[in-house]
Parts: sequence; structure tokens; C-alpha cells
Amino acid sequence: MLGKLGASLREAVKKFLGKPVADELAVRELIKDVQRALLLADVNVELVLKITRRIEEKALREPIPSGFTRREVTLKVLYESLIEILGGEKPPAIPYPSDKPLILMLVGIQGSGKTTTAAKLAWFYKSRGYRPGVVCADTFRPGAYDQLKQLSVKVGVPFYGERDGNPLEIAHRGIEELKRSGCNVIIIDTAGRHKSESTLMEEMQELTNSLKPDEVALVIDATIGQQAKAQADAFNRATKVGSIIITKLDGAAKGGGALSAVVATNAQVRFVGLGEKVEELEVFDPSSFVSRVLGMGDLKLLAEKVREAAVEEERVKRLVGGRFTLKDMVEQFEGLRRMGPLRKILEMIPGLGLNLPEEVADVAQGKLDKWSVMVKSMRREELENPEIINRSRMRRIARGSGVKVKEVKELLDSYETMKKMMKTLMRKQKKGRLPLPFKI
Ligand SMILES: Nc1nc2c(ncn2[C@@H]2O[C@H](COP(=O)(O)OP(=O)(O)OP(=O)(O)O)[C@@H](O)[C@H]2O)c(=O)[nH]1
Ligand SMILES: [Mg+2]
Repeated sequence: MLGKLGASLREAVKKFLGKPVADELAVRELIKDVQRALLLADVNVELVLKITRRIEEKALREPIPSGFTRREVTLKVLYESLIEILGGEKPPAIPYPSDKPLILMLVGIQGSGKTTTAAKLAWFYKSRGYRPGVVCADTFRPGAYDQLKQLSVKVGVPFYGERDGNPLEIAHRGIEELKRSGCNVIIIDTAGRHKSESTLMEEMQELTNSLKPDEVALVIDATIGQQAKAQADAFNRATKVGSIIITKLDGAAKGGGALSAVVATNAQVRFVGLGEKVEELEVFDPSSFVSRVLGMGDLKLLAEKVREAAVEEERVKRLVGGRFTLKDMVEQFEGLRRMGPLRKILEMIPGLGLNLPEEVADVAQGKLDKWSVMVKSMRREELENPEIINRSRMRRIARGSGVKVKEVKELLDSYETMKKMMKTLMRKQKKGRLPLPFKI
């Protein structure tokens, strides 16, 4: 997919992964390669500079969470930046029929792929259990009628069309007819060829005003690259474009340019066409798209892991640097029980990991449950300053939580051990001696 762009981005990533160290030089080289790939795909120069500057800055400055390397942080940043220029991580919103039929109207210049896309959309809705039908409202191009009719037979959906006449009237009749035959998604194919651009735009305006479709989808051919922006603007002026479908992304050298240019107009790219066949239509989801373009399905997972680790790291630092309270400890142990990241961090400390006292590394469920109860029976000042817990306070806590005084003492001892360990951990971390075992 995205032929050349995908190939050159994958090549850039591969080269970067092959470097013995992901130092500043390697990062800069990766950025240069990415820049070249995006420019060749006709992505707008300013956008390329803006995005690559951001990648560079983040890749070199973003703190590297323990357990990760600069290499991984860089890949995460690259992945996120590419998603950003393609519209961000929000899930695609596909329109579906409500209690009344959904009416979609396709517009676009000649040859952009409207008729093919009408059939593809019919296939898309049909395969999801809806009852789509298609209407040919293109009387300008001879052959448009037969083309859509044939495609409708292929998909197995009702078709309405008239060889001659007024497109607006035909469209109205088509909608009525298809509604009557039980369709709940009605897709209207319109003309792309006309006497002039202005007459085409007028017709689109007239159709939109009169038919009031739930959505006008603009079909754009990816091979035009960043010119797609001008086209989106022109149609937007004539009629309110609700979403955009980019066709011919298969093998389009300038596909990246077309996609990013359209996204930059804040338009919603909803589907992409990836071939001539009716099933070669895909919901456009930037994050899965980028994963596939980069040919690395696990990048999403990696990005999530790096983000999670960064958040956890922050928390640990806060804990260790600030006050490590009893409550923090119980929370941490609960995290350990779920094999939380702190355990991994602890295990990474050379010479410490394997020698963690049994009760620290692998606290039994029952004991932990008791600890949680004990902590709940403590007063705020005790939680913050466990040193003040004397014998009589211990007795009170034991009574309040139904445990033996000995068990309260045990909790306090563990807390002391843990506090010391946290200090050691912090010192090691400051000296940069935490190893980074995560490799891809
Ligand atoms: N490779 C590829 N070809 C496509 C795709 N979508 C459409 N085509 C081809 O592009 C050509 C034009 O497609 P049409 O669907 O006829 O375009 P149109 O917008 O209806 O054209 P007019 O009705 O003349 O305005 C056809 O040969 C299609 O097979 C796609 O996603 N990938
Ligand atoms: Mg057509």
C-alpha cells in the first residue's frame, strides 16, 4: 500500500534499526530519509519540515523511560507523527442508517472513481448487513448508466437509473423507488464530466439543495498528490462536503501527498480505494494505516508501551523522590501482584532483582489483602508518618482490622525495607545504571 512511500519509509526504518547505536547521528539520518520519502510522495514541503522538526526534537529530547531505548522512543515518535499528519488517532466515524434510510451522494471530477466507489460502498454496507441500493444520476457521460448497472449486478444490490433526462428528477425518483424496494442505504452516483467546471458545480449544488443527502462524499484521485487540496476547496465552496474518499491509493506515488493535503483542510477522510475491485475499499484509520505503511504491526504496541512506561516512571519518581507512604507501598504491591512495571524496574537492577526478599517480590494474596485492610484502619497522620505508630497505635490498628499486632508490625517492617530499597533504586537511576533490556 502507498507503494513507493511505504517502501521508502520502511527502508528508512530498516536502516535505522540496523545501526549499532541509535545516537543523534542515526536519528538525524532517519529524519533525512523520512523527509526525502515524504517529499517524493508530494507531501507539502512546509508540512514535511514542520513534522520532521517535531520528530527530531521529540526523538532527541523526550526522556527515555527505563526499559526502553532511544531507538524505540524515536520509532514511537515517528509513528505518532505520521499518524498526526494523516488525521490523528480518533477512530473513523462511518455513517449508518437510523430509523430512516441513509442517503449518500458521491461527487468529484471526472475519472476520480465515483462510479466504482458507489459500487464499493454498496458492497461495504451490504457485507455489514444493510440493504444498499445505487442510483445513477449521471446522464452526461454515455456509458455511466451501464457501468453502474453492471457493477450493481456484481455486488448484488438494486439499481435505479434512466438513460436520459434531468439528473435531479432521476435522483428523486431513484430514492423513492429504492426506498420502496426496502433499501436503507441509498448511494447516488453523479456526473464528473460536464460542459465546464462551473456547470458541474452548479449541478452539484442543485442536487445537494434538493435531495438533502445525509452526506456528500467527495471522491478524489490520489494520483494528483497535494493538488487534492485545491479540489477539496473547490467542491467545498460549491456544496458542503461531509467526507472524502481517496481512490487509487494502490500504487499512487503521490498518495501520501493527497492524503495529508486533504487532512490539512480538516476534512474527514473516511474511506480509501485500494484497487479496481468492489471489495477494495477500506475504512480509513490513520493508526492502522501507518502501521501497515511502515510494515510494522507492533509499532502501535511499542508506542503504547513507551507511553505507559513514561507515565509509570513519572509515578515512581514522584514516589521515590517525594514521600513514600504506607499507602503508596500497598498500592505498589498491588501493582506488583499484577506484574506491574515497577516489578520489572526492580528486577532490572543488577544484583538486586534476583535477590529481592521473598515478601517484597512475591507477596501472597492473603497478606496483601490484610495489608489493604490495615492501611484503611490507619489515620491520615499515621499513613504519612508511620514512625509515630507506637505499640498502642498498633493495637488499635490490629483491632480495627481484625489482625494480630504481630501482623501490623510486619507491615511496618516491610515498609521500612521497601523505603530503603526505593532509595537505592533512585540512586542507581540517577547514576544511569538501569539497564535497558527491551529490544526489537
Ligand atoms: N487502481 C485503482 N483504480 C481505481 C480505483 N477506483 C477507481 N479506479 C479506476 O478509475 C477509473 C475511473 O473510475 P470511475 O469510477 O469510472 O470514475 P468516475 O469518477 O465515475 O468517472 P466519471 O463518471 O467519468 O466522472 C476506472 O478505470 C476505475 O476502475 C482504485 O481505488 N484503484
Ligand atoms: Mg462515473
